[in-house]
Amino acid sequence: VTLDGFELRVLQIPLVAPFTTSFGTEAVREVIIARALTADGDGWGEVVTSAAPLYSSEYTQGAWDAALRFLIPALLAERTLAPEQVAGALHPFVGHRMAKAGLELAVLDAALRAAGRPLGEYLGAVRDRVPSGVSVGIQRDPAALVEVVRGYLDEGYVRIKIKIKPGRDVADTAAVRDAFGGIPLQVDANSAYTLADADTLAELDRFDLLLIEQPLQEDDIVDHATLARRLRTPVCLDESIVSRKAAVDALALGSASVVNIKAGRVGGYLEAVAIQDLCQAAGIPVWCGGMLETGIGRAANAALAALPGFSLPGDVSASSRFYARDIVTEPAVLEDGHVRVPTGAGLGVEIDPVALEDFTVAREIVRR
Ligand code: OSB
Ligand code: MG
Repeated sequence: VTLDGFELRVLQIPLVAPFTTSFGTEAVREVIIARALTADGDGWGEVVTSAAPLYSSEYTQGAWDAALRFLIPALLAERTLAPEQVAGALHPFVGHRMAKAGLELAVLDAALRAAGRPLGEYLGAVRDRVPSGVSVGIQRDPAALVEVVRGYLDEGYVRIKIKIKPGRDVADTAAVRDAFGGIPLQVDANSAYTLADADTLAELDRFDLLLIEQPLQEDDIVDHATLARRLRTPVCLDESIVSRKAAVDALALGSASVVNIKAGRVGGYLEAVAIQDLCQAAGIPVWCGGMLETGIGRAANAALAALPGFSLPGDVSASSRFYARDIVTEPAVLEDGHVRVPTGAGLGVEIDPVALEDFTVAREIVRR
C-alpha cells in the first residue's frame, strides 16, 4: 500500500463487569486503535496495551509514544509498504511488540480490503467458525465464581478458564470442578507464582485441567521447565512467548507443552502464524489468547484461531462477554458455542463511527 499516514486514538470502553486477575482489576478497557491512511483506503488495527504495565512491560502511553516517535515515522519513510514488510521496517526498535502488532494489523487490513481478500483466507484459515472459550476473572469467593461460570456455560461457551493467584487457586478450581463435572477447564496464573509454590500447584493435578497457563514470571523459562517436570497438568506459556524465537527456546527446554498465541504479545499476526507453524511441526497444541479486544482485534483473532494448528478453544469469546457496546457494527456473537470467522475483505467488520468517537479520549493524526 501507499501509506499517507496514521491516525491513533486512545479509547476508554466500560466493561460489563470488573475483570480481576492476579495482577489487578480493570473496570474500563483502555486501548489504542490505529487507522492506516492509504491511497487505496483505510485499514484498522488495535494496540492491545492496557493503562498500566502489569501484564507485560507495555502500556498505553508507552505504546503511544513509541508509535508516534519511532514506529510510524519508520513506516512513513517507505514509499510503499506491503504488510509483509512492516515487521522488518520496525525490527530496529527493540520491544514494543503490541504497538508494532497494531500498526501491522492496520496496514494488513488496508491492503486486504483494497485487494478484496479476507484476513482469514490470507492467514491460512481452514475453518469458518472457531470454538469459543471464556476467561473468567477472580470473584469474591468460590461460590460467586461458580455462579459466574454457570452463566457462561448456559450461554454455550465450550471451555472455561479461571484466573488464579496464591490463596485463590485450589479451592476455586475445586468449586468449579465439583459444580460442573468434566467440563473443559483450565487455569491462568498470570505469573503469580514461584518454584517455591510447586507443591500447591501440584495439588491442581487432581482436577484434570486442560492446562495451567503461565504460573511463573515472563523470563522464568528454565523454572517453567523444572515445574513442568513436577506437574501432571500440562504447562502452557502466555507471557513468556514474546516471539517465534522465544517459542523455539521454550520448546527446546521443555518449558511448555501447550502455547497460547496472542498477536499483540508477539509483535503481529504474521509472527503469530509463524509460531503456529513452528508448534504444528513440533506437535505442540496452540490456542488463541485474548486481550479484551474490541471488534477489531476480535475479528482478527477469530481469523487466526481458524488456522489448523489451533487445536484447543481460545479466549475468542463474544464481544458481549466484555462490552455492552462495541466499536464495530457487527460485534462477535456466540452461536452454538462458536464465533464466526468474518468473510468480508480485510478484517471483515465495519467501524461504528459514532461509537468510536464516543469512546475516544485522545486522538493524533500523522501525515507523511
Ligand atoms: O492472560 O490471557 C491473559 C486479559 C488481559 C491480559 C491477559 C490475559 C487476559 C485474559 C482475557 O485472560 C482474555 C480475553 O480477552 O478473553
Ligand atoms: Mg494468560
